[in-house]
Amino acid sequence: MKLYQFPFAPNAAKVRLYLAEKAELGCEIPIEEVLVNLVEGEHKSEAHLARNPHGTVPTLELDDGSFLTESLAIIEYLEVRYPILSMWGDDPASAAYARQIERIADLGVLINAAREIHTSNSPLGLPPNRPVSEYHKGRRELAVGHLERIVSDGRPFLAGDRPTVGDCTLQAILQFARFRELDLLEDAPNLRAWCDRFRERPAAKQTIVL
Ligand SMILES: N[C@@H](CCC(=O)N[C@@H](CS)C(=O)NCC(=O)O)C(=O)O
Repeated sequence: MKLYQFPFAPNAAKVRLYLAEKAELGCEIPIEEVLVNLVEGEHKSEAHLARNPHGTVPTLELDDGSFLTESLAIIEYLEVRYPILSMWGDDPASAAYARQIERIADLGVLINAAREIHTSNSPLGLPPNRPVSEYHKGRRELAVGHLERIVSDGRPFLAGDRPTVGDCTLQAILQFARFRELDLLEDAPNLRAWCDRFRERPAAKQTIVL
């Protein structure tokens, strides 16, 4: 398998962190990483559009030559193919809870923060749009506040006592925000403590570049 990726791109970073955490647990998934440089526009090249008509990363090329183009679908595929040491949870209730946390991190924080950044300080040169940026800032602040309240019970990871996919999702968008010099955790001391602890983990040290 090949993972087409760009380290700062949050959806790609989420999959790379997932792979590194899974390997840390003892499940090494054989995947070759291929860089697609978004800042240089390589994601809109003919070669990449042939893999993924949306021209986005991550894109996973499977062994049969087909492609998956959504980060969560890529993780789902890998979790089903490599079911040992689940990155969701071992029983239905904890897996569903971890999924809920991931959806808050993705739909609430990642997507809104990415839109906020791309309409204010886009590394891809997209045009600023202040009202749209403010709208997404408000939405991501709500989601960050929600997660901040959740981790204020002292749990080590977002979904409890073990790392799950949501930890990877939130770390991925925090890195992208740092890349654009935006602090998403200004009013979230508990999440900041979680973030600092998570970044000390071997998987994060290998994967997070900023
Ligand atoms: N829903 C997709 C979103 C993929 C996506 O938007 N990726 C961004 C980088 S994080 C990208 O490639 N953006 C370039 C573009 O949209 O032109 C996923 O979860 O994989």
